[in-house]
Amino acid sequence: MTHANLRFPASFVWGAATAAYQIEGAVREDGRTPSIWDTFSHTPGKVLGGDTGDVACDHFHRWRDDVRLMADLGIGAYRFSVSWPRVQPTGRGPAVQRGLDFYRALVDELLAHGITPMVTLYHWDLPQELESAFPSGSPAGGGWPERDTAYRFEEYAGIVAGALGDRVELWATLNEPWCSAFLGYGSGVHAPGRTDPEAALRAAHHLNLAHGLGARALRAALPTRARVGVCLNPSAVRPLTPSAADLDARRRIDALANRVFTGPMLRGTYDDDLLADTARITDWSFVRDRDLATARQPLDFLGINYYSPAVVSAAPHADGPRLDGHGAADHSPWPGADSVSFHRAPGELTAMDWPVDPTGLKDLLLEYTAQAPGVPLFVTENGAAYDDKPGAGGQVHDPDRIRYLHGHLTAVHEAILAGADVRGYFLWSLMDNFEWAYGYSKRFGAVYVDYETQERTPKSSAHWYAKVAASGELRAAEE
Ligand code: PNW
Repeated sequence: MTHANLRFPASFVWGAATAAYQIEGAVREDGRTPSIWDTFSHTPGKVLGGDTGDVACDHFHRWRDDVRLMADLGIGAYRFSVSWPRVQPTGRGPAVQRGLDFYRALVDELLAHGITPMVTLYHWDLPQELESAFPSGSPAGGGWPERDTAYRFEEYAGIVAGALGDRVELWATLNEPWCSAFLGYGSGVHAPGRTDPEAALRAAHHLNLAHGLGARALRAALPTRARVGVCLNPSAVRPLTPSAADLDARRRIDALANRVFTGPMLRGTYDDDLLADTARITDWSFVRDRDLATARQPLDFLGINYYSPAVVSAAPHADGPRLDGHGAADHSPWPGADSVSFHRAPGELTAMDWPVDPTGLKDLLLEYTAQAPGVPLFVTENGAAYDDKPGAGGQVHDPDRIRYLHGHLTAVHEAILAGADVRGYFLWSLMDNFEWAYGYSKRFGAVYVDYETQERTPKSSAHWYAKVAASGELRAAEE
């Protein structure tokens, strides 16, 4: 059997991604104030090993070296996020110039090395002030369950666009609003750690509103060549069996994982089945007249973050750990669908215990090609954690990650051949970093980080990816 190499379009973007709280450190420098992730990581028991982002990869001081490293690896585009509390410490009012200067310098350095920047405005680090404020007198706190937070985001989007708009073309409003809403306010395994199903649904709505308001603010401030989108983590969700009951479980999770965001953002609606499934929890009276029209802004691209598929059935939870891929949470991140069971999809497991199955990525790219006709797609995150360790000589050999990436890039290529307009791929992540509730125990990087010395060592996957990026071609039978 002969294998042809897989050639990607010449304009295909080969990128890598990070997020501010996961890499920057320097949490008290230049007027930065705590975000909900600072508070959460400093709360005992919330993050594995008591890890925090206080130092992380010290990228705030090492950004020049990190850009050079990317250039050496032939990375064509870099997706990073702006730390809201570095730019607007209380989440409202005037911006801190030094905070903006950091990102302007970073962008200039990227451009000087021929690397295209993609800015994510919000990758989960809400200024703590906005969470602690009680705009509607809610005793539980503010944050995304409160409407005001969406207006604060609109203002923040305008500030960042004003500072970086002359040099950044690719803009994403939110990263994975599902995690912000349902892990942050539902299961509580992410900041701010609240466990209130109604608050989670309110948060989802106000994130939809924030996306719309933010996208509009970006367009008003940016030159017309700018491209504005959003990064979602749609769930590739499959029924355990073709039974009517399992198909219904699939429908419920599709509503709560996917359509709760794509409904407003792509179609300007919340689907009736989602409203019915959650009716015991909320009457959705916090949705105001124009909100859905606001959430539905024209998109220049849709960012898809993908790691692993989900398999669900209607049967109630069996005893034992939850298998929904979100840790052993006592509270469900699925309001109104507590009875749905999650099963392990077949396939090898990564260090996160997430099964490796590239067909989920191909399926999602084709599904969103159909759902958002004419909207270009980016894979804005894809990658895997493995137990990487430097060997003798200091090299880090990570053949499992190479196989993971090879499989998923093959799936992207198949999706393109089948008609998906995929413009680029951002590997998660450029380097090992603070993996949220798992702290530094999970390494997603193509570059190894020694947290004692902050030394960076490209793993063999980084060298492999550099070759793919340089040639625009995936070797057929990689081994
Ligand atoms: C995404 N889940 O996080 C984020 O965008 C990244 O910041 C993160 O490092 C990466 O994926 C790897 O985890 C997720 O539990 C965290 O379903 C948790 C879940 C999904 C995505």
